Amino acid sequence: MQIKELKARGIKNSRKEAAIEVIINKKYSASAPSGASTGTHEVRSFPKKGIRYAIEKVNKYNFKELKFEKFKDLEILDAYIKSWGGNTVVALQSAILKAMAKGNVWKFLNPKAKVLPTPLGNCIGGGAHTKLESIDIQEFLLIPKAKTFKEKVKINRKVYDMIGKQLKLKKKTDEGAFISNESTITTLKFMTEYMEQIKKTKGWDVSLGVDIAASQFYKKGKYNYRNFWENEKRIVSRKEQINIVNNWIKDYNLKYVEDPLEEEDFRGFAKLNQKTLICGDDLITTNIDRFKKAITKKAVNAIIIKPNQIGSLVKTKELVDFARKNRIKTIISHRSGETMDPIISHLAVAWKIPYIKTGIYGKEREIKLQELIKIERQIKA
Ligand code: 2PG
Ligand code: MG
Repeated sequence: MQIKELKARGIKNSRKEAAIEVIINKKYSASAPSGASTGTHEVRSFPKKGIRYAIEKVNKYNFKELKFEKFKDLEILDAYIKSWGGNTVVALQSAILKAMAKGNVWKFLNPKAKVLPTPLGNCIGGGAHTKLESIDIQEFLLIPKAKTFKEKVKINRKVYDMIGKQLKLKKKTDEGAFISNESTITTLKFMTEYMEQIKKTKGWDVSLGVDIAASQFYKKGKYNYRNFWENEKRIVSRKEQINIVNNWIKDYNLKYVEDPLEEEDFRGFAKLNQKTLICGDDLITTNIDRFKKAITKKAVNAIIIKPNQIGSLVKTKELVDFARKNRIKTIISHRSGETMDPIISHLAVAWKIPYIKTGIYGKEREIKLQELIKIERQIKA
């Protein structure tokens, strides 16, 4: 594939923050998202000198001398993660990959791919994704069962709309989930009962998951809940938090629990009930060294995959392969500040990733779901 022209420019993400877009041969464009509840060990999105500086560097670089034929060829750009920032490298590699694939990335990477991921849909949210004082838990996630991806998306959207209506919720978090002023316990109880009810009335099989994003309310060695139950604040120790989460898994039938403890507590993670999916996001930050540590300590049985946390599609792929070897479930994920780029949908299919967390509502989320519906159609044909 020949790069005749490569142009980088600034765009805005869904949170109206500055983001980078790369366009190749006037045809293939890609961009990178940004997080709000970022893990301490993520690579920098942009260099200290800022996004403008990164864009200038890319636009001055001579890409014509590089050869790109296969996925592994993207590795040469990993050398620039530090100097240009992780988001710059991810946007560059994504655009080049799209150009190599002539737009159909999943097929280029894995023409034999057959399986679609299950969408984890953020229904009610809080934490760092709201400017208002709201629920401490960042995401209450719907995990639907159905024969096709399209049906799963439909179920998630219907349940989301029904819950919004029933609780009279209108305001939305950064990633399109409803904002509620109820307490954590009230919401957990409501959601569990609601899932039981829709199973009876509609026949829909939807499980409940949560992203606790616990680092966000961990201060001075304690977990600080603003509204644990009926407007009661609660400050709990590490030991108590471990007990609380294990009880929640049992009492509310949680099938998926992301970042239940702060981002350095590998040993605490190992004390959680691993019959359910215990997932590391801020804990691991798509970083292979932290992942190896998590495996050694038996901390997780699931891992969030976010390319811009590590700043490279190549390194992301290595991690996905390593997870499969170690029988750790993977969940590829959007960021709260998203763009219209649906490349994670293609990577999910090509790399046989069983789950995709990409929201339910909002054009930056829906484009990724729609892309997967399109891929499902292509696979069936
Ligand atoms: C998360 C993500 C996405 P952010 O914590 O999993 O939902 O949030 O992009 O703000 O890190
Ligand atoms: Mg998370």
